[in-house]
Amino acid sequence: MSILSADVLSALEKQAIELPSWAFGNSGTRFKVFGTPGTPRDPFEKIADAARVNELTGLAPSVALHIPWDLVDDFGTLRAHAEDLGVSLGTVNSNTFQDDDYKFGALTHEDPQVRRKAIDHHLACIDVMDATGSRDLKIWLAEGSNYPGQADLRGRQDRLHESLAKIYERLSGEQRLVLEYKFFEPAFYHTDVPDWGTSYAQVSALGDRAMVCLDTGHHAPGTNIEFIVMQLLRLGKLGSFDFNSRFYADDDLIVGAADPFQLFRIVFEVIRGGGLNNPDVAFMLDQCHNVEDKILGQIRSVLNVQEMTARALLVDADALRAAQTSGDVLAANAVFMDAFYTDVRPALAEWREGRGLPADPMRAQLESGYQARIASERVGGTQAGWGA
Ligand code: PSV
Ligand code: MN
Repeated sequence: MSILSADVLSALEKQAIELPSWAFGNSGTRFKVFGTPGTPRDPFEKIADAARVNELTGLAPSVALHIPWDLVDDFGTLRAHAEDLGVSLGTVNSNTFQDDDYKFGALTHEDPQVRRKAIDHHLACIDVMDATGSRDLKIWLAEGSNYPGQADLRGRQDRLHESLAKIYERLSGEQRLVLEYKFFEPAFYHTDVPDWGTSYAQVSALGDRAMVCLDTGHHAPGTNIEFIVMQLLRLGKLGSFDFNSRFYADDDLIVGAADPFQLFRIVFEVIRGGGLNNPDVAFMLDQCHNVEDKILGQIRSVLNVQEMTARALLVDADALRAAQTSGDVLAANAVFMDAFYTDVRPALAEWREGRGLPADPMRAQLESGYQARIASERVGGTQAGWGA
């Protein structure tokens, strides 16, 4: 008998995690970007690698795009290519952080012409969404200042609202806008959307189809991220996650690698707040694989999310509530920790096999020869990298 009940398995069956196209390109730090044989040279090859992750795990049915990194002549063709490989095109990420005009801001810039250019970029992203069938436009802004007095904080916040409203107006049907926050980098004194409260205030002023995106790497050390998850779910404004791990800053490491217990606590609050397998709450990865194999890195990541979801689903909610209401601190904590310490890996392997998936997707990828094949096929051209 599996330690995972039918209810737990049916919740896991529905789990879907969106992969970032840029995870398959080369990446690194400001010190060095390492190239890897077989790295995709265009968005079509990135989608093929993402589809490989889905084929082996059954967990990753969609791929997020970043514009302009993933610009192609015809998004209808890219969409058909993805669908042929069993995946769909997901969130479209805008990019206003790699153009000289945006040195002092984009949507918040003092100059109306620069603001117009940044708004137009977002409108072009929505055109892409129309062609790809994507639902979400994800906005992360690299805007802020480095020195006290450099910028009019209040004026920038007002301009941000005006710019976002123009973008929001252009959404149609089911389309949504998700606004990501980050407390530092590339600006270091202030960031225009530094925290969930600012994102919440800005999206609330737009309307129902504007939500907050929570990137797990975008918080100061020691931040209780699961509390923010709880609050945003409670307010009906948690639109999406960018999952990754951090040791120091915005490290973009494999989710669950640095602090598996934190991931468990986050997923527990997602479940508690009704966010699991809820279409309003998109589970995405936002990661880069600087030194490890990219496809394996993505497989490891989605499996980590699945494992922590299974463990969080094992929390005995009735026993937990009973201990909480009777004030039994240690019993409540024990219920929580019992679930966290349960090794669900053998049960998940067995369940995977029963669904026609490899018991060990990491090993299946390693033994499949896929990596050697793409390394020999993908010669010439320019390897994609973070930023292209
Ligand atoms: C910014 O650090 C960020 O988290 C945003 O989501 C960007 O679009 C992404 O990283 C690019 O890697
Ligand atoms: Mn992110």
